[in-house]
Amino acid sequence: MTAWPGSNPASRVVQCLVLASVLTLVAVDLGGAETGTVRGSVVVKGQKSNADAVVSIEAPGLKVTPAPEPVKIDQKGFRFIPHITVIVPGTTVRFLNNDPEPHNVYSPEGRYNLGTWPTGATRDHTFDKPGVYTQLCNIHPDMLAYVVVVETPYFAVTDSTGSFEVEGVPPGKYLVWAWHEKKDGLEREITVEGGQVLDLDLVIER
Ligand SMILES: [Cu+2]
Repeated sequence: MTAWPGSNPASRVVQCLVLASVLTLVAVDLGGAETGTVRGSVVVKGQKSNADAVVSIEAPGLKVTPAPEPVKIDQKGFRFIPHITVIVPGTTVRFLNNDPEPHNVYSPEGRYNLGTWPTGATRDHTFDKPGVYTQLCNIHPDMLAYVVVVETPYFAVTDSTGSFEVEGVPPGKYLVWAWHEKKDGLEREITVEGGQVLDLDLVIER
């Protein structure tokens, strides 16, 4: 074993301890940076607004956990609020009538009709399968909302500027799916790296 010049065994022990604690700090930092962030913007061609597009980051076998409490959609001012709701399979949506008139909810794709309920009352519906489900009211034809069911915990809805951000994505290969109610959508393969931010410019053309 080579002796370090000018050092005695006692100071070497101290140096080793200092090195060990530095390594521990590095390990903790890496642990916190295991996941990546996917962010960017969506442009929906031919639309005035890039808001309310859904971006989901998907891969086979991702574990999804339904929200423990129902996700709420308000029926207020003769609108559904929010207009777009993204959930995972098994999640229950609760519709709350906050208007002075009765409301109904039915969905052609979901093949359900929840009936009609008065001011202050609610109706629940649980979504078991992935898909896009139009929400309509048979009393007020202008009312329209979408429930989008995705098999991934990594999703976002674009804000008024078309921007989105999804944090906590484990490293790996994914398919990004971007959808807008007036367009068919877009798919793109991405690779997420731990501790990195992946910036995406997505254009939904069709
Ligand atoms: Cu209604």
